[in-house]
Amino acid sequence: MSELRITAVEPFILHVPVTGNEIADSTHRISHWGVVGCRIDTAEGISGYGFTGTHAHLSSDQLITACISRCYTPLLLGQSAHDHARLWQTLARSPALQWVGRAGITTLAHAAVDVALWDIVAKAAQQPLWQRLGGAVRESVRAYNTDIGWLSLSDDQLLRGAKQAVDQGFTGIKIKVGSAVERDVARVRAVRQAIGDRVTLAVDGNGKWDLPSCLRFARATADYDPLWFEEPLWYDDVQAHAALAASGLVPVALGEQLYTTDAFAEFMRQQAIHWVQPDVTRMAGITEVLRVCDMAGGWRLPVAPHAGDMSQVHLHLSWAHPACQVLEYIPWIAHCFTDPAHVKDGHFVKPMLPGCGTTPTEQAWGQYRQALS
Ligand code: 0YR
Ligand code: MG
Repeated sequence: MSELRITAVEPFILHVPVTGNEIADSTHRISHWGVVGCRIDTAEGISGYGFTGTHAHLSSDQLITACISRCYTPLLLGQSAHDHARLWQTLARSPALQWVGRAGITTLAHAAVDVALWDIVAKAAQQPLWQRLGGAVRESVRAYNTDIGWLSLSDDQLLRGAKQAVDQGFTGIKIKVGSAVERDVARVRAVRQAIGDRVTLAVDGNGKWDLPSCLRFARATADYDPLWFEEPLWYDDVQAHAALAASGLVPVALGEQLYTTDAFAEFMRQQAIHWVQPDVTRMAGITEVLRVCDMAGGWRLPVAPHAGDMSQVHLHLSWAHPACQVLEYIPWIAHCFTDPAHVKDGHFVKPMLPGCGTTPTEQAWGQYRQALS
């Protein structure tokens, strides 16, 4: 077996435009998706790529790449990528960072490194990640379309997009809420009428409302059968989520803003979560998200990974992990990769190239790259 000695870590920042130049949810308005991470080279000539997902603010993106180059790279050079689980622990417990950054930018940077290491070992084994994880456990991975549901779309645009997605074969969509309760109830009603009752319809509040608003909204939309109410409340407020979950009005989904297994564990213990939505780009990579998927399986909770990676990596997890039920589709960055996530007839096509699906094309590398300082 080759050693896969790490010889270099090369950080990168790509800023890729979103659909229609700008989108908004209840808390963010963005024009680009940030693909921020690193290439890790080995003595054998195999390189791995990993990245986190950001809202493309260069100032903070540069903090992530600085964290990779200044804090993590010295811990990686000369090590073997085969030891990725040990290296995960080394990075998570690094003396320089544990005290100042157990979550946040450090975790996003760690995510990029962890994914790049998995990419290397999967490429060295000449296997797509799902195979490396033990093989496909399902016949298909159902996609749901988020890109038709932005809060910045007019009611007309929203209905047109929803119908178009269904015509294209999507069996699930998600729309953003978190503006005014009445307006959002009306949009949910109109979308449900437009798509019929065979398509799953999820709603996503991106953490905007308080508990009374959420309860009012959930009561008013119960008849339209939402698959889940995502990030209804402030991300860290376990008690309020538990109260909404206990109301029995709507299944609660969350996780895209959680950094650690412990955070998920607390939501599960308090019965504050029905749909588990970890993200390899916010948690410390594949290594940590696998723990959450396993834990969700233990609680008999379904996983619907959040698409911070725009489903380049989660696609592999979704094929290989029994707890994964459905996967988010947002197409913004797919064209940037040699093995783009692709949906056909409402289902993701199984990726077949070795690795994690994180290798950028030369064109994307040239076109979207930003300065590191
Ligand atoms: C835009 N998906 C989400 C985007 C999206 C956010 O702010 O980052 O809406 O990640 O909530 O479920
Ligand atoms: Mg969301």
